Amino acid sequence: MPYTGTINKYAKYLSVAENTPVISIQEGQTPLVPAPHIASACGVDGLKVYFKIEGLNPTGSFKDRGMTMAVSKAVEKGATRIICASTGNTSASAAAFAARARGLGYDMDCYVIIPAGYVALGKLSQAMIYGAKVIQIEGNFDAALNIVKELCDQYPIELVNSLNPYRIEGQKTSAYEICDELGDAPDYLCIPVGNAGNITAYWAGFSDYQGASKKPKMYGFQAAGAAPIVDGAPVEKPETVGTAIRIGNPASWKQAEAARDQSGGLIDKVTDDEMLAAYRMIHQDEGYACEPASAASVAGLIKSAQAGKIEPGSTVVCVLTGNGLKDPKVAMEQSDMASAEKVYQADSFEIAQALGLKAAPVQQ
Ligand code: AN7
Repeated sequence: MPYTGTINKYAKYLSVAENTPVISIQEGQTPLVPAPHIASACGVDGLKVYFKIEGLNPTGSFKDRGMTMAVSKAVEKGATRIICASTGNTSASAAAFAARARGLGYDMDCYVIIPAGYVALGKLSQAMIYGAKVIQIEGNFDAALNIVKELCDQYPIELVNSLNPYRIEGQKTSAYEICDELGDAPDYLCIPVGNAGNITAYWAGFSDYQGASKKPKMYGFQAAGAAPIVDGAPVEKPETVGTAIRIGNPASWKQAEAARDQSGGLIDKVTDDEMLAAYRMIHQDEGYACEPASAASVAGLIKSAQAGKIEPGSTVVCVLTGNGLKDPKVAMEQSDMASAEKVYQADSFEIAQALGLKAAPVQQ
C-alpha cells in the first residue's frame, strides 16, 4: 500500500472519523538516523543517539504533522479561512495545506502574521509561493499571536497555531514513528522548545502509544535569550539566532512543565554559541542538516551529558525540527567563507594553488 500520510497511518490515535476529509501532503515517515559523532562527543558510555529528521517533512518542518490535522478538521467543519502567527515554519506549513485543500476543491484562504525581519528567508518565501496572504508586523511572535487570537474572536477564521488542539494531536505522530522504529520508546527525547506545543505533543504521543515498555524523559531546551520557562517569567524582548524559537511567552507553557515533571525530565536553556557549535557539528561531523533552532536539542543533550544527566547505556532521540535550507544566511555565516568569497579564473594551476594541492610523487 502506498503511504498516504500521518492521519491515515495513525487514525486510531486521532480524532478523525470516516467522513473527515483528509488534507495531506504525505507528511511524516521521516528518517530516524544514528548520530555516532554526537554520541561520542557526549562522553557517556554506551550511549546511542539518533536524530529524528523532521526537516524532511514536505514543507521542511514538523509543523506538517499538526497542520494536516488542523486543516482537515477546519475543512470538516466548513471553515474557509485559516490564520496563524508564526516565526516561519507554521506559516509555511499552513500555507501549503491551504493550497492542498484548494487543489481538492475546497475554498480555503490562508493568512499569516509574522514578525518583520525575523523570519528566515526560506520560510518566508514558502508562505508566499504557496499563496498565503502574508502580513508582517512591527513586533515579535508573541505580539503576532495576540493579534491572531483577537481576530479569531472577532471574525470567522480558524486559528491553526498550536492553541488549536488538533495541531498538538497531529504532532503526536512523530512519537509513534519513533517507537515503531526503535521497537520501544527511547530513554530520553531531546527537543527545542519555543511555543512549547511540540514537547507537549511528543509527551502525549509517548503516553498513549500502545506497545512500548517505558516512556522517555522529556528534555526540552530553550534559547538562553528566550527562556521564559527556565527563567520562570515571560521574556519581553526574546532574542536568539534560532529565530524559530524566539518566543517570550509560550502558549503551552503549563503543558510543557507537566511533560517535564510527569516524565522526570528537565527544561534547560542553551546559549546561541552552544546552539551554533551543535549546528556546525550536526552538519560537519554527521553530514545531516537542520536549522539553527533545531540544534538546541543537540546542544542541550551535550550540556546535559556533561552535567551527568544522561545515564550510561541509554538511547536518546534528538528531534531536528526544521530543514537546514530554511536559513541559508546563518549557514553561510557559520561556514568558512574565505574560499567562496574570491572568484578565480578558470585556470587549473591557479586553482590547484588556491586549494593547496601538491603534486603526487612521480611513480617509477
Ligand atoms: C524549527 O513556526 O513557533 O515549542 O511559528 O519552527 O512547538 O513552538 C516554530 C517553532 C522548534 C519550537 N523548531 O516548537 C512557528 C513556531 C523549529 C520551529 C520550534 C519551532 P514549539
